[in-house]
Amino acid sequence: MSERTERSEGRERMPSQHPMGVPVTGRAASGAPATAWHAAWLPSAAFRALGSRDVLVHGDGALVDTVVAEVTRACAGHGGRVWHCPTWDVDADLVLASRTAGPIPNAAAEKVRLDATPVVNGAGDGSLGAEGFLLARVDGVTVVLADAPAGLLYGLFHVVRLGATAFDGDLPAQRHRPALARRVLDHWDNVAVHPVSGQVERGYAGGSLFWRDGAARREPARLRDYARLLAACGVNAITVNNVNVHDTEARLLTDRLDEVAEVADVLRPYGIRVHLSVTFAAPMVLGGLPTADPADGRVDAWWAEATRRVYQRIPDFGGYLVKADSEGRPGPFAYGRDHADGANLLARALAPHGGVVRWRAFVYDHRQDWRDRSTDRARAAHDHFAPLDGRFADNVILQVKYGPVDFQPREPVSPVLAAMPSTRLAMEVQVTQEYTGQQRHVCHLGPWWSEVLRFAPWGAAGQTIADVIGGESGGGLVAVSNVGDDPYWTGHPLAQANLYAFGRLAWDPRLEPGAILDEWIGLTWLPVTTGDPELVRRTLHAIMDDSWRTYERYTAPLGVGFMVRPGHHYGPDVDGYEYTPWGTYHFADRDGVGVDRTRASGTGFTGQYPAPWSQVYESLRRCPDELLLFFHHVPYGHVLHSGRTVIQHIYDTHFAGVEEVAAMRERWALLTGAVDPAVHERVAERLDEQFRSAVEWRDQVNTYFFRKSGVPDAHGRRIH
Ligand code: GCV
Repeated sequence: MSERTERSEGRERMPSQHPMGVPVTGRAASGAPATAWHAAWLPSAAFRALGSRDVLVHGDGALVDTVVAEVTRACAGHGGRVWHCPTWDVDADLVLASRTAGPIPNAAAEKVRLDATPVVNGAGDGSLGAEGFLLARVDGVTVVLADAPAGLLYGLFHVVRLGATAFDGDLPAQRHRPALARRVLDHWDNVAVHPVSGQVERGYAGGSLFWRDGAARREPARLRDYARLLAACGVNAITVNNVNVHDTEARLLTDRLDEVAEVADVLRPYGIRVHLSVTFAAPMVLGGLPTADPADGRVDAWWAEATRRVYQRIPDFGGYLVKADSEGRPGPFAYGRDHADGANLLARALAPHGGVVRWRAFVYDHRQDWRDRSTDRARAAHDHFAPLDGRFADNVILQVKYGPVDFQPREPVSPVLAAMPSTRLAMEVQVTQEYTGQQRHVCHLGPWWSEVLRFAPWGAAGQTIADVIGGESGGGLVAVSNVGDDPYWTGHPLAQANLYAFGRLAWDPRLEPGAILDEWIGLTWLPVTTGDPELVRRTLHAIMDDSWRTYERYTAPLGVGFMVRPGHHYGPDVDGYEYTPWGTYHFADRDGVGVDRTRASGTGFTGQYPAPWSQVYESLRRCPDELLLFFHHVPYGHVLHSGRTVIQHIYDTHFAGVEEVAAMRERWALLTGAVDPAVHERVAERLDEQFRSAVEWRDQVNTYFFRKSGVPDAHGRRIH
């Protein structure tokens, strides 16, 4: 809170200049140094509608102080006034009030409070929950009510999103509650620079916000701004280190815990809880025990004591994240135990403190023999985990990647998400874009995640994936973060929209991705636009709306996946992984392409789905075109539902994808002079690289399949 902010603690501090009460603020902060980082979706101008009004905040607590500080800052910039808990009635335009803080000193807001019960009870449990809020507009007053301080913070940012419309006409009371209780960002940040994966594994936005060269960065101002951005889109937890926990990072759990606590202290005022990735071998690596066996009492005791110390230092600590028996990480298999034994060990330590263990289902054999056609990486998570359903403790959340393989631009939804009704499940997406252009390509992923969240594994009348992971007891939605110390937070300025979309979809998976993008554009761009704002909005939509499908078109076709350069995973390499121990992905020969995952003649993966999808995917006739090669091996002349042959589809989409990127570049050029030149230049430079890369993808993929199949392009275009 700034020194100009006064809480009317004594309740009698009367105004010096203002006849009504103590305006907490009133003057624009001048001469404040501009930060070295972009405001993203919280530029000062986004607060104009709110900040130019009279605002009353009613309630107490640390997060309410954050609300007061936010409103104070907004009003300082835009000429509004703020009251916090005055003892007299205030004639405000906006009231942000805790329902439990007694009568509100504003007649319209008090009426909303007294009338709120039926709307609130619509939830069935008679409350707005720990994070929900109620929004109404009555008699010219916009009212936000909450039962808990976090709800007030989310309500505040909702008003910011609405802009001027929050102060327009009347609005009957609406209840807003997050559909998913857990909305988590996992940072794959290393404390020490790793010789292979660097400071941030799969990081494409510069260094870590938390760590640099083995030490804590201790830059609270930037971290605080990060926390604001996250809270403003709905994220409520982060993990501060990589799931691949190396030796230095392992110590965050014990002797370097203070560094985690410092981060937690900065994020806490924005309702964000901190989690830690831990190594399953910690009792050996850190505790000097000869074993990490979950059945060994000494191991149990070690985890209990280490966890007790964590909570002593960070009372609202969220919990542990574990990658075990995966890509070389230690796990319970070493002791002949299964993953339920392993996860429950950590769960026992966390339970007395209210913490959870998020245990990743990303377990597969990365040392397979490519000649062995019975091993199917897609099957692995279900094979390992589905039989364990019902064995996990209540505070275990099984964290499942959205697809059965690995964050590809197109995969079917993981069958694990439909196979474990007695287990708390979280779904993991990858905002960092390892396989979707690494923040050098525009690839707006909101539509993809929305499609996955709306997927109904048991058929249209049944639950969706959002239902499976939703509610208070669901494991929620998790993303691998795309943020680093880049001045734009993300390597591609337009990739900010992916982070924003993740948070908004985690709050409400029914939101339309196009509407979310529109929100982001409105908050992030229009305030800094120097030209025609509608041109900017239209252009961003034209470039971004369909950009995920464009990316899909010029990369791997029909769901086949993984045609990337091994190791760094950027750019095309059709056979890059085909004959390696990591899995085999396309099986292309002169006659056809695709992986036979049917029960009838293939790996049987289709049998991991419930009906109707087990039948739909099994059937060559019914399988959706976009997943055909994920489930079936077909001749190049196979005719798709689209009416085209597979080989012609490959040629057409690769030519079309490149043309679409060319059109993106042309559209972006139209914004020269209409937006901040530095952003314009950065995006233009990235689009140049995207075009170069798309051409490379097109030429390699088309040439590869032309040479394999010998089938010429029906339109006679140049293939090398
Ligand atoms: C953190 C993929 C990535 C790895 C990552 C792994 C995971 O395999 O390439 O960098 O490791 O997923 O999700 O654990």
